[in-house]
Amino acid sequence: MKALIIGAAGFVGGYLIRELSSAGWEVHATCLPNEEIKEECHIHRLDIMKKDEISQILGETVPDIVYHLAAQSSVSVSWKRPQLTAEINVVGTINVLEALREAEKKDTRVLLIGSGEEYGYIREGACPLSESEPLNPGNIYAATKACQGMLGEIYARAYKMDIIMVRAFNHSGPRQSEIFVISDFCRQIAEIEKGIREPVISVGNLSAKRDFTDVRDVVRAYRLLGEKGKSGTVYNIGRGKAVNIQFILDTALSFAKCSIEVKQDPDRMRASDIPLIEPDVSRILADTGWRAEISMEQTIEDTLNFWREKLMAYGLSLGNSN
Ligand code: A2R
Repeated sequence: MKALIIGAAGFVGGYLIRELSSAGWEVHATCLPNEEIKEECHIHRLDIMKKDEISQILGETVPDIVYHLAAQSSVSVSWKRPQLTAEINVVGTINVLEALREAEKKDTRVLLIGSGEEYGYIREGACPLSESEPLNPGNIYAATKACQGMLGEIYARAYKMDIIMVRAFNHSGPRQSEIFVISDFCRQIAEIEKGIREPVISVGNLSAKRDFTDVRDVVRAYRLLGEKGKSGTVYNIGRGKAVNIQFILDTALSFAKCSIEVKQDPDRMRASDIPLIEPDVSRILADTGWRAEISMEQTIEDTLNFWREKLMAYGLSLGNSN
């Protein structure tokens, strides 16, 4: 199998390169001119706002599967830069789909990576959320991803293209940005252990329940959907078992090497936090046999160890430069 991963320099891209390479696939991956891909694969430079560049890379690589990960993926940036978010996530996706349509390779499979955020303000009692649940996005990022999914369905139907739409719920693991909760808690603990932060961990709403999957399980789902998913179908990807943020905090603290006080920070509380978000993942299980395998404890411990090593390396490099 030959894959082209568009937007592979981000958090998920590196894991997907490794997952596909270790399954024996030939992997081509793109990043923006100013980005870097560290994993071993064929690297191409691409800005998805330039459709001709997409066409050129498709012509050079002739992939069996295209994974479209390129996005403006931050909810907070989407409020500050709505036009940019819509350009990259909507117009950029149209560029990818148009380049594929024009290439007239109808057997090229495309996975459009969307988000559980698309469900947005869910009605009471709607969980577990099945793929047929109406979308009610609550922020600009989510609206652009819902639009991406709708475009995928339209192109699949109108042009008989082989397109799969994915709604990935929260995923986490080593190397994730600290704007996400597991990484945030683990970074704070690693800093406290290193003595560069007072022994107080700052937290937000601990009662909200969310569904977390290890990024290594998520990319395995992407591979399996590439191999076995049904064309024109939307798939939720998640554990299917939400936990409250308190559980994440307690688990992270259980791995800490020193005692830490917990402090609720009003700035971290969101006015409209939805109490429970949990997907129904029976469709992906039925079609591919995939289910999450890595425990949350493992994800949290690995993420904490990542931050410990990163701070250690940072300390060493500071030491070297002095
Ligand atoms: O924004 P940057 O500089 O971090 O670059 C991101 C890149 N990207 C683009 N690539 C090509 N052409 C563009 N015009 C363009 N604009 C942004 O896409 C970044 O390297 C990559 C997306 O990676 P992350 O932001 O780290 O997302 P992650 O966590 O890997 O998620 C993958 C997909 C995204 O579509 C998410 O919205 C979805 O999964 O949940």
